[in-house]
Parts: sequence; structure tokens; C-alpha cells
Amino acid sequence: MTSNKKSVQVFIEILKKNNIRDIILCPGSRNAPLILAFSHDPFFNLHAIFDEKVAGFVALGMSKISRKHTVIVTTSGSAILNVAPAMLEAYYSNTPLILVSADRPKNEINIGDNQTMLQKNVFKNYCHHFIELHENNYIKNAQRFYHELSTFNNSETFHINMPFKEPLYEMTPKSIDFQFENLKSKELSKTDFSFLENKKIAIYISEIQLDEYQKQLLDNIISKNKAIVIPEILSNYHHQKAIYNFDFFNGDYKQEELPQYLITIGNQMIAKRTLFRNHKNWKFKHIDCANHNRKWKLSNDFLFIKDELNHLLESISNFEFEYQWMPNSLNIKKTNQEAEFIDYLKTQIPENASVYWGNSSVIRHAEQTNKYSNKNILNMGNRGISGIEGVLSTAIGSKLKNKSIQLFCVLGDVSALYEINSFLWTKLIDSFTIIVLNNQGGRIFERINSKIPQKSLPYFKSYYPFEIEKLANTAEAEYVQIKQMEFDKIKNHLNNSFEKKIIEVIFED
Ligand SMILES: Cc1ncc(C[n+]2csc(CCOP(=O)(O)OP(=O)(O)O)c2C)c(N)n1
Repeated sequence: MTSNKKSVQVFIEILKKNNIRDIILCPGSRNAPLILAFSHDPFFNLHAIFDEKVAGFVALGMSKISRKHTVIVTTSGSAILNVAPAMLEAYYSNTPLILVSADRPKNEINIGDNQTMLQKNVFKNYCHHFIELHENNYIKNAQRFYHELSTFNNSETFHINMPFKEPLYEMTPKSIDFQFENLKSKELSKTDFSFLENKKIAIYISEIQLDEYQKQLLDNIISKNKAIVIPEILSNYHHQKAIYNFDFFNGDYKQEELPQYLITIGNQMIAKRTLFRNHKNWKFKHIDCANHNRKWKLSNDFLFIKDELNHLLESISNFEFEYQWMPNSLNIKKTNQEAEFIDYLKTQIPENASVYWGNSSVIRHAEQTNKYSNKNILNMGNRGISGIEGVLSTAIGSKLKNKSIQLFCVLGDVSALYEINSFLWTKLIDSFTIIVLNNQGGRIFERINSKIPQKSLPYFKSYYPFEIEKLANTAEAEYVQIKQMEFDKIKNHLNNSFEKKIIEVIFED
């Protein structure tokens, strides 16, 4: 049995055809047809999360691991907008996500009923595809959905809006017979990269999930001196000869000391000062390699290559020449106790773990202390557009998809409290270690600008004196407290056992 709404039946067929199985259901009445249909179909893996903001990030975390679309199903009205932060992050980090919102029929909107609003394309600036599937008149748009979902690689976001009229809870046996139109195969254009031969090439890698083949190509490039490679922590690329310094190009170099070609791979960079925009005199060609269209020009001389990462790396790797140059690596790393702690923490995190680095100071310290590691650790974070929200729920989602992995999530105290709801949803997973760096408020602002007037400082810090131990009660986790002077004691709490643990590290300056 399934919902009697044909648009729902077709939607489900399209997901199945694309082998999309992970569904997060956010309860509601308008979306009852979707909930009824999904819950009667054993093909799908279902989770129920009533908090749409958390649901969005959990879905994001699942997609980050599976590299397939996860579907969030919401009811109508404000529920949808609660998914916005996760939708935005997915959009900017090229993470596949589908938001399906139930809606009222057009003639029932803006006529005085509560809990309705104009939902059509609400994410128009932050979503790759918007499609409306009407209850009866759906065939054309359903074909479009099928085409766009099947044609675009797994890095795009969809908002599907589905108006339903009452009654909403009627069930029938499946009653559609949807004919999938044949897909036209996409012609992949291949750029000739021979112009890179004998040139000074730098490859900067920001957040990305490289496959083993791509890593091998990079290993070959770097070990045979075809290009210098600068990986950020979220690239999870490691090589003894890589340059771990996101400030690498921020020095006062002469033109001849710098590469002629800068190739960027991956999503947004961790820090905007890395963006090479200070180099008014440095002439280089920027080649950006992405799998969706973006305008990320770091130089007027710009080439955008879509979906050609493998071909680009293969071409460079096949070149005969070796470079004979190496700019002096500039080191302007500032350090503090928290950065030192993070540096130490990395040495103690067990092999094969997955670490979610929170935003604000944490990810910056994690990047600052990024260096070669032969440990197999997956470093994750939300650096598309997210601020301090949603990192823990994203981590929860990733653990749901990758149950065997030991999960760590490192957050500042404000970030942890901002996301207090997510501590409730740790119940979805059976083990985790959350590390809260408690420096009593948001301290990043005074680090960026030491001249913030005393009178204004409390409004930047917005310190909320809350016992982190209470978060452990909410998450039904063991609680450990460590003081800054003895931060190395953390090593006693990071063993390989799988348990629920919250470790608070207190920093006072
Ligand atoms: C959603 C959102 N709101 C506001 C901000 C602005 N913001 C940036 S950092 C920060 C404070 C973070 O404090 P904490 O998590 O304790 O980190 P730390 O003090 O270690 O930098 C705030 C409020 C943001 N990034 N995201």
C-alpha cells in the first residue's frame, strides 16, 4: 500500500531509479502522503527527526559520507525555512541533498489560513534545482526531476515542492505506471592541458572527498615534482612532500618565485586571507576545477574546468618535465594554548577516526596545525557557508552512515550551546566523543581585532555561563573535565573504545 497521491508515487519511483534510500521524515500533516508512502516501502532507510534544522544537518552529514542524495521531508510553512542553514551549506559545499516540502494547493495560500506561506522556490538563490510536482498534473515536471537528478553528478541540491489537497491520509495499492524517458548521454568535453607543460604549477586543495585514483595521481604529481601541492585539512590529502601552510602565498614574493598557474580543487577555502587576493603584482593564471558552475576568479586570467579533475590530474601526471623551483614557505603562524591543544589532540586521535572540526577558532586552529600525517583520519567540517550552527548534527548524520567509525566532534563553547538541540539527537548514534573547548564565550573577535573597546567586548563574547556537564546529561554521555594546564590528560580519554563521552577542556587566559 502507498499514498493515493500519484505525484508521491512517481516521486518515489524516481528516487528508487536513482538508488536514493536515505530519508529523514519531519512529522507533519500536510506531508502525510509522503510519510505514509515512505513508511510503507522497505526500500528506504527512514529516520524521524521533528526538529527540521537538525534534520537538515543530519541529512547533510549522511550525504557527505554516502555522496548520494539524502532526502528531507517537511510539512508546509515555517518548517521548510528551518532547513535553510543546511540547504545553504549543501549548496556551497556541493553536497547532494533533496528537500521535499509539502504545500497547500495554490488557491489555499494567502487566504487567511495559518501555517501557510509562499513556498515556491524559496531557496532560489541557494538551490541548484527547483521543481514543483502537482498532485495530478505532474508528468512533465517529474520527467524533468528524473532527468536532472540522473544527469547531474552527485553534488547538487534540489527543492521539490509538492502541493496536496485534503484528504491527506488516503492509501491505495500503487496505481501509477510512469514511463521514464530515455536519457541523452552527456558529451564530456576534454580540455587540452599541454599548455601546462614546463610551467610552474601550484595545486591548492580545499574541502573535497578525493577518491583513491585521484589521490594516486596527486601522489605521482608531487613525488615526481610536476607541481607543488598545498592541501588544507579538509582535503584529507597527505603527502610528505606536500606544503601544509595555507598562508603559503601570503608573503612578499617576487614574481619569479611564484607559480605561473594556480589550480584550485575543492570547495571554499578555510580562511579568506588564503585567497591570494593580496597579490596585486603577482601574475598567474587561475584554473578552477569544480563539478558545478561557479565564478571563483582569483586572477583575471581565468579558466573554469567542469568535471575534468581526473583528466587534469592525469595530464599533469603524464608530463615529462620536473620543476626546478620552490618558493620559500612563509610562516606567519600565530599560536596560542588552544591551537597547541588542537595540535596535541591530533596526535592522540586514534587511527581510522573521523573528526568534525567546529567553526570559529576551532577549524582555524585545526588548519593552522595541519601537517603531514600518515594516520588514516577523516577530517570533516562545514566550510561552505555555515557559521557556528549544525556541526554536531552533521557529525551525527555522518556517523549514521558510517557506523563503524569512531566519531569526534570538536566545538567552541558558544558553538556547543548554540547547537544545544543537537545534543538531544545524539540518541540516533551509539557512540561519540564531543570535545568542547570552553574559553568562556566567543573569543575569535578579540583575536581578529585586539582593539575592541572594553564596553563592547561583552556583546561580542556573549558568554553564557552554562555547565557543559548538563549537555552530557542531555546526551546521556560520560562527562570529563580537563584544565588547560593539563590538557595532555585528554590522552587517557581517547582510547579505541566506542562510548558516549563529552570532554570539556577549560581555557582561561
Ligand atoms: C549562525 C552564526 N551566528 C553568528 C556567527 C558569528 N560568530 C562567529 S564566531 C562566534 C562565536 C563562537 O564562539 P565559540 O564557539 O566559543 O568559539 P571560539 O571562542 O573558540 O572562537 C560567533 C557568534 C556565526 N558564525 N554563525
